[in-house]
Amino acid sequence: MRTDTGQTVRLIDYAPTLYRAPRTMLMFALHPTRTVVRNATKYEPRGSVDGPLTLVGDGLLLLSAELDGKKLPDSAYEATPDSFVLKDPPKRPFELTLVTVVSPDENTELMGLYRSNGVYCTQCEAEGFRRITYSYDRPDVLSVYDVFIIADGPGAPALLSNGNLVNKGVVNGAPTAHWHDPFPKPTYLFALVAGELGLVKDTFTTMSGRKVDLAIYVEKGKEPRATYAMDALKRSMRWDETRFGREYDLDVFNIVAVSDFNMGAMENKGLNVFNDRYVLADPALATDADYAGIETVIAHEYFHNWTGNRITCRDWFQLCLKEGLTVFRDQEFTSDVRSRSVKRIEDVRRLRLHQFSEDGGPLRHPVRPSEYAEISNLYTTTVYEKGSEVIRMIHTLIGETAFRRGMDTYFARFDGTAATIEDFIGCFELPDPSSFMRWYLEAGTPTVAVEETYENGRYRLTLTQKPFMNAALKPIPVRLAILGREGALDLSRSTIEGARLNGDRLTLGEKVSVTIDGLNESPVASVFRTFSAPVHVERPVDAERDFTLLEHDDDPFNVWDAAQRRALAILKAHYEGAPLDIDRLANVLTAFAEDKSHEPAFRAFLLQLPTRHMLVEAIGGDVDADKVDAAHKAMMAALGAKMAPTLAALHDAPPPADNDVTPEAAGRRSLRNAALALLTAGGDHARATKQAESAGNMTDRLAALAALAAANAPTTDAAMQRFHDDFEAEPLVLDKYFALQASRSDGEALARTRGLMNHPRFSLKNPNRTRSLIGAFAQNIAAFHAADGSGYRFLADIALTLDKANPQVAARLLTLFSEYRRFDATRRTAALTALKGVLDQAKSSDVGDIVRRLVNV
Ligand code: B3K
Ligand code: ZN
Repeated sequence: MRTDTGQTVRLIDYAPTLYRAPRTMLMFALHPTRTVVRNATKYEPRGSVDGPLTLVGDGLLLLSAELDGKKLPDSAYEATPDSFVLKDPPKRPFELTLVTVVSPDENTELMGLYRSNGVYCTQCEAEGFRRITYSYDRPDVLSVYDVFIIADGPGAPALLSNGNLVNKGVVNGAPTAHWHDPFPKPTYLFALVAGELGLVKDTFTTMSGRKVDLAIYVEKGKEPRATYAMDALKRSMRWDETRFGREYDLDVFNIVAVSDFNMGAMENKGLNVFNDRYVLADPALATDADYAGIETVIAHEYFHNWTGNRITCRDWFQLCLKEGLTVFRDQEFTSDVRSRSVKRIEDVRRLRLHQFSEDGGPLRHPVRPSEYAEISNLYTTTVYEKGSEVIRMIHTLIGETAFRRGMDTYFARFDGTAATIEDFIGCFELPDPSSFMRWYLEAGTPTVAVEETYENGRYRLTLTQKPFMNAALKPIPVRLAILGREGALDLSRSTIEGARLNGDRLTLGEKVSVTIDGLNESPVASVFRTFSAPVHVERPVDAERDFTLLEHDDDPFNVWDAAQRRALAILKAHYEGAPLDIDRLANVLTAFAEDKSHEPAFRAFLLQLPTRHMLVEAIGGDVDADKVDAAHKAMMAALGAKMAPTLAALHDAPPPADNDVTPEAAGRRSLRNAALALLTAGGDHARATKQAESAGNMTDRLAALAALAAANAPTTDAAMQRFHDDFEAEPLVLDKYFALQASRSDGEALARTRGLMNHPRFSLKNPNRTRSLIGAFAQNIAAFHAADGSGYRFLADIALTLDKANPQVAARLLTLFSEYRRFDATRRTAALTALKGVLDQAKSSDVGDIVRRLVNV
């Protein structure tokens, strides 16, 4: 286990290594507790260097060391579990062979080589390779790999690594395989998988006519559940060709699904390893959201082949170079193959919920930070989602054609290298690259104040940028329409000061004003259409204006946003003691809900209230979690009762076929289920009770259960029990059960969560189980933020237990504390006490880093 070294890594300290490592030959003699790893790497001095070769390890045991085939005398090197130093290397290319031994079965961190359900697998990003063998283990050292695998006994296991298969054989009765990856890659993209697995096979013919063998490996017996993932893979491969001109480059592409995995998936060259929840699907077991998640993650990891693998990162500060860009690419894929406007709403909702709160809280950091204490904690929504928004702004600023040209330049210029953000930005024809770079360099979400005046036929819109704290002004792309009663006004008729208009777009610096004369009545501005920049918009609360936008705006995102803004204002007023004033909003929502000219998924989004977390953010400080919960429940109930006839009609509409998982069917189900949630909250428990009993697909079944649970319907317990009994043997469905139970807001969530930790199939060792139960609990506002501090203490205790076994998961759970300062003094103090307790006892750098930041600031 990595202990907390407290060392800060700084971007300004970046220096290339003294030696290159152009070739690596690895041999694995697999064994559950004694896997022997022979690592023969060719090193060569970068220039006329004269210095030791310093390699890193993590908990390694060295068995032998050879230089160019000759055993090294003990005096020639120094080996500890954490480093290997060759004191006086030759001044020419040489081969260093190091043999180490590791124990996959004892690897509970799930970094390096470990076993999941008996299958050997690896996770190396960011610094897991050093838990396998000594190496530079940094992304700017690229090597061509040959990997030899010897199975741990007879049988017919899959033996997989990166690249193309050279040959298979048998040595002393044990199957072997030799893989060669011709593309130089950093250690973090290395992968090995070995074990008894089932598979589905397919082929893909690339745009230049090369045939690629595709395979997805899963637990035996679950092969039929991998067909959707295979289909998503082929569609991703085709899309990258048509939209970005990127072709796949090896003879094979393999995906392996494992049950124990710290995150979603990993883009190892030619051998993606996935958390099985992003591969396995069946309509009886997976929801529409699960299907969409599989499609996204399959696409994301595949797209990394070019943005991440062919061009990788020079150092981990540049993580967003591959992650932000690849998220942008997967979002574009989904927008092209599903509904662009629905996807945008989904993504912005997630961004505001998670990234905006990160960016405004104690864990904030720039998209490209300049220092970090623990790299594993940098895989954040800021690097990923804000990183993607920054790319999207480039796209907005220069347009699709110039964007594609810039991407082509990037691929041509940096293929086969480890690049930086500056390298990337230099490929685009941006008007002012250095001010654009501020989006990467400074943390915090800018605010744009929007003011509108109307007097004597003259309308003026003023946008003013207010940087976050001491940050500098950034170029902010604003998509704009000014809406009159008859539709959008012609902006070329307006006088614009402070920017130039380009189509529907202008770039805001400090201030922009748009003036239109000769009007008969005041128009209203639709600003930041399609959410054209990741900013907070500060605009006077004005119900009239929001309702006008709801009626007249033709940008679906802004329509949804106006509805959310209204709902949030009502929720907040109610939280502060005002009566619930929902009538007008309910009428508008009813009209949308009934309007078949809008797609069902969009109408469903309109029927979903802002979450409790959004209300917490909107209140800002001294929040009372119980009142938040009560306000939310009350508004759901009021809308459900008021809109009941419309909602009932929507829910009565014939559902799509259970096995239809197309986006259209998913949209129809989401509308029916959004209606059901409100109806149930409004007191109609019968529908959800019946649907929970009879639904033939997981989406409807789960939606019914969630609706019952949220409404604290008396039938909830029985319905939950039946669900549990029906699916107890399906771990991924059991996760949904755990999450639902931990999310209930009936005052029993903590006791129930504690109880479920004793469930025979729960284990803190499995990240999916832990995230489902404990993660869901920590997002349950009333329970986690209980005034007596019991929720905080519970999470702190679990984090300390996990600190020893799996620090990455522990640290990730602790980030759920990040909003504690928004709550009232009693809660804040209780949270701080719990966090300080963790800080005192934490061993890992992962947990230490997060807690230090949460406690300080
Ligand atoms: N690159 C991996 C994430 C690795 C996380 C390491 N702690 C998956 C992805 O973003 O595609
Ligand atoms: Zn990624």
